[in-house]
Amino acid sequence: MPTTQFDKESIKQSIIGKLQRYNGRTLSDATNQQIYNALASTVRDQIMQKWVAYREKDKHSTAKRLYYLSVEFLTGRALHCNVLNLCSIDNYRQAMEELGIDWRAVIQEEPEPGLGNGGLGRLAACFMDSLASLSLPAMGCTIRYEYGLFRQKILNGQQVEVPDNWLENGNVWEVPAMEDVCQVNYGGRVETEEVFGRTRYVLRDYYSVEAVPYDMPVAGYDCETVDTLRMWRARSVKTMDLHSFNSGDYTRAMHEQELASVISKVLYPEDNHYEGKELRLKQHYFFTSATLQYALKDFKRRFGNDFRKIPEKMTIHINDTHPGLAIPELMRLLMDQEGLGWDEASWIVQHTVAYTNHTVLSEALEKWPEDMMRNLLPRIYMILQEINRRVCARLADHYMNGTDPRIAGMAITAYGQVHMANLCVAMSYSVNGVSQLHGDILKKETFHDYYKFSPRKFSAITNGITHRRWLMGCNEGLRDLICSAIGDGWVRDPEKLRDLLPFRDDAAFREAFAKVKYQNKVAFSNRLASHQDVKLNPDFMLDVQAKRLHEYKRQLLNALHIMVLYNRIMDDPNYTMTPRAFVFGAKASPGYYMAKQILRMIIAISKLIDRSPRAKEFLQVVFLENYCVSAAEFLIPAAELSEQLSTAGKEASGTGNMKFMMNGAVTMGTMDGANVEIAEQVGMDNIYIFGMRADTVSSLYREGTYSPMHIYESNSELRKALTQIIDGTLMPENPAALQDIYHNLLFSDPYFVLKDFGSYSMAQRRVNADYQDREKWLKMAVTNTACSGIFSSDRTIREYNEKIWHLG
Ligand code: 26Q
Repeated sequence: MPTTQFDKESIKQSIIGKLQRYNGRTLSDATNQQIYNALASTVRDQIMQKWVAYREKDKHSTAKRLYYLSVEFLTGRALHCNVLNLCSIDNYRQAMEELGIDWRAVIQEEPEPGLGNGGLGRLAACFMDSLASLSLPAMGCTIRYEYGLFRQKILNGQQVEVPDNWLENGNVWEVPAMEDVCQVNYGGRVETEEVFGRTRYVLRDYYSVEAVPYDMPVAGYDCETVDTLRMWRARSVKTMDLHSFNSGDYTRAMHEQELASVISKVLYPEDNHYEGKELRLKQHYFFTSATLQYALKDFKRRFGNDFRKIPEKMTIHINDTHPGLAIPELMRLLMDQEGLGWDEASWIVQHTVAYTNHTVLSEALEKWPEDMMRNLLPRIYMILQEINRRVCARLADHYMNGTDPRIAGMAITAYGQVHMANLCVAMSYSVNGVSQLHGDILKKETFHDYYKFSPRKFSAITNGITHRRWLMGCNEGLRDLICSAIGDGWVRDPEKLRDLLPFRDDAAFREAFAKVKYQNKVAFSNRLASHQDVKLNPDFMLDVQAKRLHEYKRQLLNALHIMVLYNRIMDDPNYTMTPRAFVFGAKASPGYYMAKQILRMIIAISKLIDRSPRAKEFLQVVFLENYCVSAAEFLIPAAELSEQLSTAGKEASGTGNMKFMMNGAVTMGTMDGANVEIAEQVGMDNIYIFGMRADTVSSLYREGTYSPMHIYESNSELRKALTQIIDGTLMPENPAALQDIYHNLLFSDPYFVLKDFGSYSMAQRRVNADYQDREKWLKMAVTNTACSGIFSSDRTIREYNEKIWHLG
């Protein structure tokens, strides 16, 4: 096959040619969006060449494959990362320069695919980048939502949600794979047939939805591998099984069929919170079934009907329980479609499916009403019941008592609900947590009884982030500085970043590091000025809390502390402190009342400070509108202090914490999730740790003796700040607007905000003093970058491969 060249001159020609052919424009009258399309499709041509070659090779490969199923992939923009991974950045940049195009401006034209809420979805995207870069054969599988996570606007100090129509102008990166279109069936009833003395189960009077796959290439860094992210779109089928409908069923089925495309219409905006909506269950089954049908088809193409080989040749990894129906679906396909018996099918599933848990919050654990499952997926429900029957029988045997209370806690179906996490634990060959602490909590608490039953199934693999996007891509200044100090070995082997440690003591290096940080702050404040009309002073220390808005993440701790600082400044004319800008980035789930209240409070604090010339000398609070991957790429390189304040035991890992650290921000955090491991890496002198430890939190919950009122009574600064929530200080025009926050903190405080406040406030005092000591602060910052290599998702993926997948 002839290969096209992608040197600088060819790139220029390609862009000009595409503008002419597709837009009828010359470069000088093309819009930035047209230029983006021409540029992106040039990069796509280059990737396609590699993709075709890779797939050709892969087709004949007998190696084990990974299917990574996730209801979210929060990929962020692709253009810059693709060029980076193709190692063509210099060619493209020079070509653009010679054409007189502003490369940075053009990159911003790409609509961001917001196909995820937060940590879980972003992790899946980092994993794809690392899988490809380590040349592991993998396919990411998800839903092609027509509307991604809502865009956030702030109006009258409150969040307003705007639909995210990211496909409006087309998506350069996707290719439909029509040869793999398949059907997913819902509803109907199960009939049995006797065939050669065996009972077969057949679904009747169901309605079907067509699943259409769109593939996005994922090019590995500096290698030949191009993996695939497969996104399934739902559309209605034209024909229907008119077997034996009575007229009511027929009308209903027709109606459902017509509504098929709703399934892939929109991403649910709930993060770490479960709601038992039927459409959501339809979504989960939709992409899971389509993926398994494809995986089995591909297996048969490669190995025929030797199904016992499945565990050797593929792994189905489920990213949390959302694709957990992969378990009964694979059994269904093996039994009803391929004719295997229960024991064989069950053996295969139990050696093929691996499960990662991402949360221990009880409100996030996925459970479905049995009625809903039975009506929507009758055959799947039957299989679930049979799995449950067998699991419970084994447990009764094991405990030598059929009524042991542990059995109900471990059952797949109990009290009218299907418990997805129990299904996944019972039927997977591997269950892992996402940080060491979280892995321990799974063993000791969440899945304790299952752990006792099969301890070897459980492991902990600490999350990671791709250092390509989160350092090389988003922080070019720091990347160049690091290369000038220690060379570029860390690009392939990020743990080599440790070679930076001696440079802590090199004053010139520290100053260069500070200069990069300052430039990033300027760049961030320019972006802010152009997006939101806010002027951020880059001479202020930049303190950032950016993550979903959640009570357990305790943005309130930060907000109350700012109020206390405000009062110190206002009450004492001689008070002085290191000037600080507090930036918050956070979306609240549209239906999460408390989260929206907290968001309102933060904005109110920002306005309060803006009104006071005295407070403004030392404080600024900015609420960054529409926090998303591309906003993070500007914000994180500029940050100096990283706020990771979750109640210990609640944040499974956190990954934002790693991104900030890698970019030289110092962490202010609790001993929670991966913060524990960040502390281990940098040492206690290079991190600010405060608050209760996870075990103390657990025992406080158990005892039930916590009284926030006592703390309110004994801490006058805190008391004043709390009172200001309701006395008109924060909300002059509507003093009662935030009263629920006040009441919740005083009379319940389920996340121990007041309890940890004193310790937080003390740690913040230390930050204040340390930042004045420039040398000390910069040493801490350099140490953080230097010790961040272990948090590269390349390390994470290697660990998954060694402990769980065994690919290649
Ligand atoms: C489940 C069922 C029905 C409806 C919604 C859900 C649902 C949706 C999203 C449940 C959970 C989530 C998201 C969880 C999540 O993002 N967890 C985060 O995962 C990160 C990657 O492992 C961790 O770093 C974070 O600590 C964890 O909060």
